[in-house]
Amino acid sequence: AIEAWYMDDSTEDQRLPHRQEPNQPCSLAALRELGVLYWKLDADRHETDPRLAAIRKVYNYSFMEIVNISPATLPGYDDKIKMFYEEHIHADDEIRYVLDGSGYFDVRDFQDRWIRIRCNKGDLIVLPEGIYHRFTIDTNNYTKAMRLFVGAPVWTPHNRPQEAHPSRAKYLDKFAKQT
Ligand code: KMT
Ligand code: NI
Repeated sequence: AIEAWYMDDSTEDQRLPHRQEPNQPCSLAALRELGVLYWKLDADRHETDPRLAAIRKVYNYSFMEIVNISPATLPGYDDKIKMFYEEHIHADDEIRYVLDGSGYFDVRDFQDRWIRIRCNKGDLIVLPEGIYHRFTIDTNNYTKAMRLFVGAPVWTPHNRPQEAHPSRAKYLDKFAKQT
């Protein structure tokens, strides 16, 4: 399973774990209530994996591309790392499958706390449309990920605040009203 925890408030290097003292874990059930989906797959078999194919079929993830995030392989690395870490939403789900390396997806809960989700090789994660989130590499400086999308991809981030954005309203309507 993936590991997640509530973050500390330190402004130190974004690539550090930023755990509280003592660690405050966040359960998979709590992530589920925020609308975050998760699967563990065999990344070495991603080209032929029937489980990945089934997920792509059920959720209509027709588009896929592979990104190599490291200082040597990603053009404009420093700017992109900063951009990924700006708190934002999208008008679509964000679907990422870590094929190699690792990284952190941070999501906001309904008390506006940051939850840090560690994604390792084999973790496929779906962040729902309208959730405030961000991404960072960790101190290994390497994430190879498959980016999936329903139809023609739109990666546009809408930086916070986006309280009037239809996708934000849709998200709150769908997930914030649970008990
Ligand atoms: C994003 O939207 O933040 C990215 O695609 C970069 C990270 S993919 C592991
Ligand atoms: Ni995003």
